[in-house]
Amino acid sequence: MHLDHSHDTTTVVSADAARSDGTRRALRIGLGGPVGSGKTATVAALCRALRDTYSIAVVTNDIYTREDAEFLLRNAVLPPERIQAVETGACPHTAIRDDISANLEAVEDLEDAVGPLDLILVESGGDNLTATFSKGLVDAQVFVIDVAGGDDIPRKGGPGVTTADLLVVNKTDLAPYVGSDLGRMAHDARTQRGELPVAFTSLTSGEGVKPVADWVRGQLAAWSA
Ligand SMILES: Nc1nc2c(ncn2[C@@H]2O[C@H](COP(=O)(O)OP(=O)(O)OP(=O)(O)O)[C@@H](O)[C@H]2O)c(=O)[nH]1
Ligand SMILES: [Mg+2]
Repeated sequence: MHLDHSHDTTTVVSADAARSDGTRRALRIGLGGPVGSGKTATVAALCRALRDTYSIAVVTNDIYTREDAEFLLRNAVLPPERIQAVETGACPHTAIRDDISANLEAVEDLEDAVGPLDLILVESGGDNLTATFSKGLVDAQVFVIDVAGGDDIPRKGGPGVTTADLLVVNKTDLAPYVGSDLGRMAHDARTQRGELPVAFTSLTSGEGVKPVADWVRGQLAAWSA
């Protein structure tokens, strides 16, 4: 039974950090955030940026469909056997925080089927500012918000914004069109998060996912050290 009701989001190594043969299992990184903020786009871009260096798999969560997994499959970001969908059938945070059994089964199935893996990305279904992952499911979590959701989101706080190991502010290319002040978002995020990192991304232009990919590389280096 894989249940963990902890709401504390501090980065720790999950209890079962080793495989049965004693080697270290894949690092598991969760991506959460509001509906449409760019979680799947970030996962796709991370797979493209990292797949030549690392062995990667992805678990997606949707409430009623396999939409996000199908997007990743259509875009061939990874071979099909490396992508698994979980249909939560309920509020997304239930499946990533309260009863994580379906997601744990998916990550363990992926390790068995295509492992050894370096990295498993777990995308939550779109949710609200309170959504966080159980530490029994992931080792680190990324919270993705976007500038079109309003530049007051970092100030509003909530555990995703304040405690995620990385806060991503996506769609910076849209800031001029929606009147979002990126400087204000950066300032408010710093106030809420102290030293915890924040990455500003636009997945349609410029450096794209690079700041997030660099952060993931750092996490992988620390994990394997
Ligand atoms: N302009 C712009 N659009 C983006 C960017 N990133 C993602 N999008 C678009 O935003 C929409 C939603 O992106 P997704 O990646 O599906 O968002 P999501 O957070 O996975 O959505 P849910 O899983 O439904 O919660 C899509 O149409 C993307 O193409 C970006 O940096 N800039
Ligand atoms: Mg998605």
